[in-house]
Amino acid sequence: MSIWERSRTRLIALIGVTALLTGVAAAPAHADEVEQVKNGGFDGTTDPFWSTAGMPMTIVNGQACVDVPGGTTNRWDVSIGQNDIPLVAGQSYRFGFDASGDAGHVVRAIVGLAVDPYDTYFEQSPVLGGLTHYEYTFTQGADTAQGQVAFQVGGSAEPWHFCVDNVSLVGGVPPEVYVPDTGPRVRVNQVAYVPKGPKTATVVTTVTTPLPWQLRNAAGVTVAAGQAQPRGTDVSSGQNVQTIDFSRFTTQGSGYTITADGDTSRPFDIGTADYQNLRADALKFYYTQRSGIEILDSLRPGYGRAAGHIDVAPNQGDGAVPCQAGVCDYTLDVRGGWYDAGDQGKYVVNGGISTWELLSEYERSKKVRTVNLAIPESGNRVPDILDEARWELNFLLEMQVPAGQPLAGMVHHKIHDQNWTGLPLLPSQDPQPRELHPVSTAATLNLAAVAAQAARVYQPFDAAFARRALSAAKTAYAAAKLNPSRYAPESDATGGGAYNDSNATDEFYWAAAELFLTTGEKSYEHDVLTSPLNTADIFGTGAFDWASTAAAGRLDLALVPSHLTGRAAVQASVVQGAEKYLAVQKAQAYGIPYAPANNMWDWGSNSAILNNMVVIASAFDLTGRSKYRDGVLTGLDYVLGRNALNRSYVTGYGEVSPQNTHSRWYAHELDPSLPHPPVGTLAGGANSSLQDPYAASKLAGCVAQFCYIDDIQSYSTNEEAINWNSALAWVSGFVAEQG
Ligand code: 9MR
Ligand code: 9MR
Repeated sequence: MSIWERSRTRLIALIGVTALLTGVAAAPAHADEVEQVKNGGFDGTTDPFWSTAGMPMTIVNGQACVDVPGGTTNRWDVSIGQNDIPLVAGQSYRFGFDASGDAGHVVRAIVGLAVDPYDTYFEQSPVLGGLTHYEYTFTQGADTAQGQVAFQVGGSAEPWHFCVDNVSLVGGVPPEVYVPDTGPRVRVNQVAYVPKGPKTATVVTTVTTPLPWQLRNAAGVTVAAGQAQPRGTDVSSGQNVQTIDFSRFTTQGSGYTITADGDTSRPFDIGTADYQNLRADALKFYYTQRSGIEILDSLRPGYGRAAGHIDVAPNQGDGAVPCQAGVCDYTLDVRGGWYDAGDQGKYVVNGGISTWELLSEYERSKKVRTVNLAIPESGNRVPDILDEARWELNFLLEMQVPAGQPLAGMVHHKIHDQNWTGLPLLPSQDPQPRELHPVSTAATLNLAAVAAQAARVYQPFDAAFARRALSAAKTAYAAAKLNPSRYAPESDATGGGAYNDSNATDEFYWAAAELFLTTGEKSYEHDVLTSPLNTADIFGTGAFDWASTAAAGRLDLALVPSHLTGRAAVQASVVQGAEKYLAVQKAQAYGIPYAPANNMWDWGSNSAILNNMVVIASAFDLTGRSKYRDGVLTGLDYVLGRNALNRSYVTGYGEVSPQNTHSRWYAHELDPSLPHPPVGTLAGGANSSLQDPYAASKLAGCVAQFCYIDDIQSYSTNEEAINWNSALAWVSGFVAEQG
């Protein structure tokens, strides 16, 4: 069939549907549908398509076919495409083609930029077999006259055969309306409620008078019943809702459900066993994020992989990494550490807050020391959580400028690829040159804070390491004082994230706090007490994150024993912060301790929610008052399913959980031979700003909680990251101990 005929059939079908739905004549928008691809049917010639060197196209049965060579690394190493396609931002396109290939092979079909930096605007990677028609609709994010359509077929060890036909990119089509499948309208924590804890659910309804509800056990017997509380329209979801409180029911078991308004919730447990597992899984996440070491399949079945970035081709390796041009003239051995997220960069400020949170989990309750993380160091008499954190600490120490060099003692902000890599990409297959980026005050103070904390935590296990860490921390702190305003710029975001921050007063406060807590020295106490952040109300929308670290200092000053002048006031401020988050939580029908201004949820909102719960939990540790413990438990319900999308945000936990987090190596969605993310991985979560093209095209107009999609392409809503799992680990560790 020619393109023209196919488009026309489709056009008629669409008009038909629209007419059916609206009962009126079709909107004229369809009349503007324009085919952007030339000769997509390969009529007698393959022009103006191109193919990469050594892979000529031949026309077989009217299709363009190629013998794909084996032994290439990346999908884009061998491809077919067409350039000079104009693309218009905001315009919706339908991308279609017929393709066949040797069974199990994958084509990465993209619409992108034909010139450097080769942005990918839209991509899909179907698994091939017999000739099949593929069709997708997306909304274009950027204007360009140099667009391309391409079929990337590289990355296979063996050669294979690929054919494509009827390539079409039609502009001006009506955007596809994405409707998430949200299942039953009664929303619960799909994992478990703690027996003696609060138990609340939310029901989405049009009814405004109190609805009756029933709690049933696994046998279907009603074990509790009551009346829901109407809550009106919930801001974070835009839904009319009622809340159900079944806290008084405390019998442990599994397979419970709640019924209200004719709908029955997904099943859940009452018990704490799941939280023992969640605590371990949230921490096990870090081993599989490790750089510079082979991941043993015996320790993580299904997740074994070669060591990444250890100077074995095609990696350029992290063994002797130079600076970006003009930044320094030495190289550093920065092997090891954790990959930040779904990318393979390593960033000191994010590594810093993540490591602090793991060490903080250990400092708050030493019970975590017996949790087995199945890592190579397990059984070495050091708690596994400390062995894991040390993998990152070693890296953070490596990022410090050596003595004798300009800016000695300062810390490089980050090390990552020169250019962005595509997906999927195993760490060991990354061909990009790695570069050290300039030092920053924030990175330097992250090392000062975390190495100072490490000095007291590791003292009983390895006194030499503790001394080394403390010395590095003191050197870093002194260097930061000499260079108090070297800020990482927002513009430095090619090949890696910027992690930009133009205010280091919070990092100064945090580092002084940790140095004081470890050494007791007056000079650090003086810096703590003279920092405006020692008394400021720092418990805002989100308590802390990689950019705002004052609360890390404040919490430790409140909780780690010391003779700090005014310590009682510091402790009281943490309790006041917790009160703020409890008030926010109470005002919301989904029990979320997070309500950003203008309902604009942040990138990584799940971690903001969890970190606010760290403040609430700290108030529990300080006061022993159960309302704070209850606040944490209710907050966790949101993360595990009591939400507008009726889903858990932790892989493997709950009836519906993320499968396709943005990761270059858990890229099952793009390459079926790769795994899904491991259990216990937290997805970033709803992000109102839709900062990736996929989310922008699927979720336009979403209300806060709805701004999330479980697709590997949505890095701004569905990435995984070391600083997000640390929040999950901390909170699940707290909950695991509330049995
Ligand atoms: O994969 C990258 C992800 O880890 C980052 O969080 C994100 C923002 O910095 O960027 C992703 O990379 C994309 C890049 O920004 C633009 N080109 C496409 C990249 C992969 O989707
Ligand atoms: O978590 C970061 C978020 O706060 C920022 O808004 C966002 C854009 O700069 O970057 C996030 O961090 C990403 C980093 O830039 C690159 N690695 C993946 C991180 C998580 O998405």
